[in-house]
Amino acid sequence: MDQEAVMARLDAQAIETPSWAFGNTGSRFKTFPLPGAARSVWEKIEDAAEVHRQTGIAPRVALHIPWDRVDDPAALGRFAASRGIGIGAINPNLFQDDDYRLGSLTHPQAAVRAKAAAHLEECIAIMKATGSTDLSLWFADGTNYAGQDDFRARRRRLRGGLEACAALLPKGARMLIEYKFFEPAFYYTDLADWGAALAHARAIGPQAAVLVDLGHHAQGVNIESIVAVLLDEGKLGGFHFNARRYADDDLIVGSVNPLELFLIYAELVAAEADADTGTAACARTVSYMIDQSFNIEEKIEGMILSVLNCQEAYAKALLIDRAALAAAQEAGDVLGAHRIVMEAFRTDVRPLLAGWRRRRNLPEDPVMAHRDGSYLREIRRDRGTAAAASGYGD
Ligand code: LRH
Ligand code: MN
Ligand code: MN
Repeated sequence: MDQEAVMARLDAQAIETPSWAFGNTGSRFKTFPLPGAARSVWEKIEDAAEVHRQTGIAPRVALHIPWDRVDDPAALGRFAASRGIGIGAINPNLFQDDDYRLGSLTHPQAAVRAKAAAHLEECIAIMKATGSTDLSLWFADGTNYAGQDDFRARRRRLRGGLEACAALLPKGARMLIEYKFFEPAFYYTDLADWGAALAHARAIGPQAAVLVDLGHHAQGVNIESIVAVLLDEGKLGGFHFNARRYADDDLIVGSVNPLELFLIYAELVAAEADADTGTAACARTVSYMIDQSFNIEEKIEGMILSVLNCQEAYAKALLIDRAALAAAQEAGDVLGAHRIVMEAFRTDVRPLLAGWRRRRNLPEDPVMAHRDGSYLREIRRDRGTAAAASGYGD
């Protein structure tokens, strides 16, 4: 791809930031309060807007309900627009209520399932009022002991709940089904892997697709190949980008394994050019979202760095010499093909990205521009240091 074509592709890149990364969050051991951290959904939206101002590629912020208190969703949507961003995915919370001890949509009792369904309906109303088009579903549902509940009965309850929810979605909106192999359940998880999510998404139809959170796999899993399979099935709906070393660490994307992030983008770039129109269309409608939690980091700077790491990985993936790679693959040139991919990974794209930012009138170094800018000074002065809440997301 020539330089101009790369620039045009970079123009179209968009990464959604999560509201929950801007407030004080911690581990179950301690939440350290950060001077200037957002105290409300309004301040989280303002911080997300700062990330977009500095990077130019973070035009939406995802909300988590009810971590984000949204009394007047339409007003919130207007507020976001006035700050230059939109509302992205709406994330229901079906895991922090006492009633959900045994599950939400999978719960053995109909009353609890109905309560979960009502929360989903409330979230869909927020989507309608804010113009959001993605309902992002993660279920903590699972069991801790053999015999505790019936696998297939739970699966059918989940299917019924998902179908009812899909029927309420506004036209053109999607439900993204996220999987995670363990935690908080430690014996069985109702949506443990991409296969379980894909089966539900296929049964529900065009309104449902699978969401891949990079922190939700066992050690060593080849995530880029999962991405390829889901693209081939036309069912990759979106990402939750983050990085991990041990479990669901929610660290800055690209900070632990930049090669993995690049190889994931390489699959997406390849799929966008696929002759199969279903695969290409799927690749073009993927929602790129960040799902991270900062314990000790500066929150806005951490998010700017995350967005930039995605941009860098994407730019490198665009540089892969596809024709040469296809020829090497066909010739069975194992190391030649590998070398072509690694050449792109090793290219220093920082000058290219600085040039892209100059053209867009963006700061050449967004991290330093944020550090030295008035926004950070003002929020530190005006917001002070909020008393840290006890738990994640509060
Ligand atoms: C679960 C998860 C899911 C939640 C978020 C806060 O581990 O990835 O996406 O909504 O964390
Ligand atoms: Mn997630
Ligand atoms: Mn997670």
